[in-house]
Amino acid sequence: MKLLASLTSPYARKIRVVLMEKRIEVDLIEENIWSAETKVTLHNPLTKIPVLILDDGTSLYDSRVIAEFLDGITPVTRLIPEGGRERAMVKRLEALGDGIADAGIAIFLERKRDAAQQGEDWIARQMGKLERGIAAVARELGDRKFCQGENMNLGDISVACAILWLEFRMPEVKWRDSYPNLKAWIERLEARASFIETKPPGA
Ligand SMILES: N[C@@H](CCC(=O)N[C@@H](CS)C(=O)NCC(=O)O)C(=O)O
Repeated sequence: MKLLASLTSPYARKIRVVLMEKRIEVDLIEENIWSAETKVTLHNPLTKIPVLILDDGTSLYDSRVIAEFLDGITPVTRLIPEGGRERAMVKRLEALGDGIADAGIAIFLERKRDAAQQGEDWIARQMGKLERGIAAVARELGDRKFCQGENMNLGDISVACAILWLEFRMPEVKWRDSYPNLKAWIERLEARASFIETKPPGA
């Protein structure tokens, strides 16, 4: 299998962490989705990474679909519960993590436009989403080891990749200072090989 990814994308990092936690090997192919030469469109009409290309050429996207597929390939370190409410809560947390990343990236891209064209209301709207999202994660975590108890799951990975991306690209959002429980939790995750190996260059 091949993974089309960049080394900075929070969604691609989520998949790279999942691959390492589940000890699944793939060929990592770095893609710049903003380049006119990108091959991503051949595999994903939305021109977004990550994309997982299976051995028969079938491509899977987006990161939620890929994560679910990978979790089902091997029982090693199950990251999504089989069913019921427990499963829905993990998927909800994954969606929250992805949503925090979506809001952060929307702000990051908006700020790249000429100052006169930037929509301050739009930025404030996205900032509200990410701040409320982070607060919701901190509430859900409480004083537990991981967001939903004793074991790390896909929800923890998704949120961690999102807020570490924020720290890298928007260091003014000081979530470690605001939420000591998130700081303690992220330090547990950052000590894992899967997070050490997937740290974006320069982060
Ligand atoms: N919901 C998608 C989001 C993927 C995404 O937006 N990836 C970014 C890179 S961080 C991208 O490819 N953006 C290109 C674009 O929006 O045109 C997922 O979870 O895979």
